[in-house]
Amino acid sequence: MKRSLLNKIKNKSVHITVLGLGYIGLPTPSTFANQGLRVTGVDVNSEVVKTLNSGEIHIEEPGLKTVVQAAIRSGNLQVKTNLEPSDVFIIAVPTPITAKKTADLSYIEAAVESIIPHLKQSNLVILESTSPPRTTIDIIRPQLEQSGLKAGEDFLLAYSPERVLPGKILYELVHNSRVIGGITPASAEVGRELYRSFVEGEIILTDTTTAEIVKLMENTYRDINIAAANEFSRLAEKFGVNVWEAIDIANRHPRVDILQPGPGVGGHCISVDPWFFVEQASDEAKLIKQARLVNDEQPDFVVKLLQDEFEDLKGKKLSVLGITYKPDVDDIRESPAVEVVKRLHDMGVEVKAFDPYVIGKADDLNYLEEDLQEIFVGSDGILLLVDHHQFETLDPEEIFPLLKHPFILDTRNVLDHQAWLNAGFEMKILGDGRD
Ligand code: SAJ
Repeated sequence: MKRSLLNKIKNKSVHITVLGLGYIGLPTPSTFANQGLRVTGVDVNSEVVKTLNSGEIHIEEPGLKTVVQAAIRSGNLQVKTNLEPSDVFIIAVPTPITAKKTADLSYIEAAVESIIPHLKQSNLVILESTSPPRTTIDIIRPQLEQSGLKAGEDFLLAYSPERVLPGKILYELVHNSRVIGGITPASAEVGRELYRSFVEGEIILTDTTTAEIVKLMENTYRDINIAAANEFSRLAEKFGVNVWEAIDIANRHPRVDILQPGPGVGGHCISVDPWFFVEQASDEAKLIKQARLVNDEQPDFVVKLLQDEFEDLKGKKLSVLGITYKPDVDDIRESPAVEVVKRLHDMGVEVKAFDPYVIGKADDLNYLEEDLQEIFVGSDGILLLVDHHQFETLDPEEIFPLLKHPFILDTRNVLDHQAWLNAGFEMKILGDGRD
């Protein structure tokens, strides 16, 4: 079983099918295809398939459009809505979180269900989606075995999480180290040969549950570190110091590396994945849960800073810069900026926001303006929530005359503060508690 698949990988006759063509599912098949491998990308959303086949892409990621177009043009990548028999099936569908903070595995289960009728002897199935511990052996394995084939004996099964950073996906896909957990050593070894076709980083083999936990630990570690930074920003306000200066000095210690505070933690990964530990092990994951709560409360802290400035926020007009979950991406999933705006609306604040990456892409957010100047006219103040590069070069002299009240709260500490002060603005930086 192992040898026949290895030979196909070596002589590039292997057929790979990737299920789910989102942020991760789209770069992966395109990269395989550009290495000369035959790949089918499958997505249940026919609009996505139509967009890709017309030469466009449905997500914003530097360099991705060129890579996808090249893959489709080469004939190595075909994009479809339906599955066919294949040698390898890679599952890269989302694992969202429910309102009760539990993992929603329905996309993974539906993907596995669609593989079952096509599963053959010697196939390799790889799960890439971030998943709660033991998903591969306790859920995927028995589900696939409903086919009558036995995992590890008739077909190979592995878990290999994606660890790429949105904004740098194409670079990190190739250069990051990669972990592959197999339900048998052969499952991991064949997986290694497959990913070796484009991965230049180290490939580490282990078992499936270790690989699942590694992925969750990485994002949890980052979440806890950001929670510390956010809590330090509140302490700095309380004790009258500047958290940015304090973190900068502390980070010169050889064993300290504190991350940056901000309006909260968003995105589909870091604000979600730690809950998978909490859901399955609430007694053990106490710190993890607390860090999540600290980060989820940070939008309230931003609102409190505004309340300190404006005694009564009701009826005020505020100009919001940025609503994505982080800079220079178009993703607003779990965005703390959206949370801040929700709270402001609840308090009767009129919000006008501008985000260069979300123009025309979020019809439900009716406070978004297409014209940057428009948001400043008659406003009582500016609230910078996302450090898009474009905002660093805003000209405070030009903006000043448009506002009713020249106030700005910079939650990311990215603006040239002296320039804004010189232009006549009253300036507040999140975490700067000095008078
Ligand atoms: N953030 C801060 N302060 C910081 C760093 C980040 O407030 O110092 C905020 C961001 O603004 C954002 C959130 O945290 O709201 C997450 O952003 P991020 O850039 O840290 O991470 P993601 O969610 O874009 O990608 C993460 C990455 N994980 C790690 O770095 C451990 C990436 O490698 C993963 O592949 C990705 O999650 C994923 O898909 O799991």
